[in-house]
Amino acid sequence: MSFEPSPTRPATPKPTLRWDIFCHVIDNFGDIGVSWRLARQLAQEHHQSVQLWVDDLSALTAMEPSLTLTSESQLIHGVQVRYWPDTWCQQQVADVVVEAFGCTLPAPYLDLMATTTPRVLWLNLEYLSAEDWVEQCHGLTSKVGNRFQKYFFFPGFTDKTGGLLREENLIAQRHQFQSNRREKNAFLNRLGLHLPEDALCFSLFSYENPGLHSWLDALSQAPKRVHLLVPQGRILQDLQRWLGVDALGAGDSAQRGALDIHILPFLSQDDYDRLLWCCALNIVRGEDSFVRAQWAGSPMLWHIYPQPEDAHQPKLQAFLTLYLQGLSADAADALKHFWLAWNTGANLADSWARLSPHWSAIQGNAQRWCNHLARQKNISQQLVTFAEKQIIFAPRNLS
Ligand code: TRH
Repeated sequence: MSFEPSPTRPATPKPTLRWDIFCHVIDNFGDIGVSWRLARQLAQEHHQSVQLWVDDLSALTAMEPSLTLTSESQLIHGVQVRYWPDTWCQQQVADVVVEAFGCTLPAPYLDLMATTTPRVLWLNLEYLSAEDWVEQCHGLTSKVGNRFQKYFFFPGFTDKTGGLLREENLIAQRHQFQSNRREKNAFLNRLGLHLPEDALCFSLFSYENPGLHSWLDALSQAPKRVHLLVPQGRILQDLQRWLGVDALGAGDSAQRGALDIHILPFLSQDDYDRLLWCCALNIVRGEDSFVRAQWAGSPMLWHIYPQPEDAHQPKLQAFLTLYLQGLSADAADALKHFWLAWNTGANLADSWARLSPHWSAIQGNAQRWCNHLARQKNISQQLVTFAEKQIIFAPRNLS
């Protein structure tokens, strides 16, 4: 099985496919962040008819303020956003069903799928990993009982994987934003930030970190002023402790030595991108913000989602192996040290200090890495190509 484009294409316009994307919100914002981004791209860039079923709309409201929490069905950015209720009573299935991160489809939906012809194309969108095995597993199928076959779609960093989520014009949009000082200032002003033209900004969106205080100490004692921009999230308690304050909320700011801390509201996904584009260093986490920082093309640190028994460590190492390839041994070692120290909650003073002689090499590497990834096919392109090949160009029994 291959996710490659079909060699034969009919001259007639392609019919629009109907997609159902199912998202079960486990915790945090990653599951819905990825599902929402994919749904929007399928609808807006590929003109597909997309329904996104979400069992917790509040998680989506945080990143899409135009959403109405109490509405069970609403059209936003071309996507029909539907509340996924406990009791399923819909009588229709789509042409393609995407099960995000192995969330289980409603049993009545499966029953309907079983009696539908032509067969529904069933895809499981997996978590992102840079590990080697991903290339082997991408596109594999599994028989589900006697009735179905499902395809496993693995995002990844190489041509033999499903790629990454990237809007078609994202990099051009970023360049346009970064080269337009007025637009950038207007954006920062809209967030309540009135910073000097040459302000050095870092963004911080990470999980709790017991070593954070050592990094904040280092920043506060540095020769150059840093503005640390922090959207509301799990790191606030560590910041509160370091600042010695009882509470922090959006709009608050505090200064300690050379460090200015600004707490921001949780932004829409598009504004979060703009924030990353304003910063010289982005500290990100999970899956989707991790990818967005790569598209920002600036130095980054990934706080990987911690799993029991350090199961996340091979994932972190696998990414570092790819990401550090373009750096000298010394620069790679310094950056790796900082990432590992952050991810183990160690003291960050030394590893932060070690980065400074390599900073311009690290910047160059971030840009090269971004350009390299941007040459690959993105997830939504690959999914649409595959679905069209299966359903329109070579319709066949998918059972
Ligand atoms: O929220 P996360 O920690 O999600 C995690 C991971 O996905 C992890 O792999 C998964 O297993 C776990 O959830 C359940 O981090 P992530 O993936 O970066 O998702 C955050 C989303 O929030 C992303 O789409 C970016 C978005 N975002 C905004 O829209 N506005 C903001 O202000 C910020 C900070 C983030």
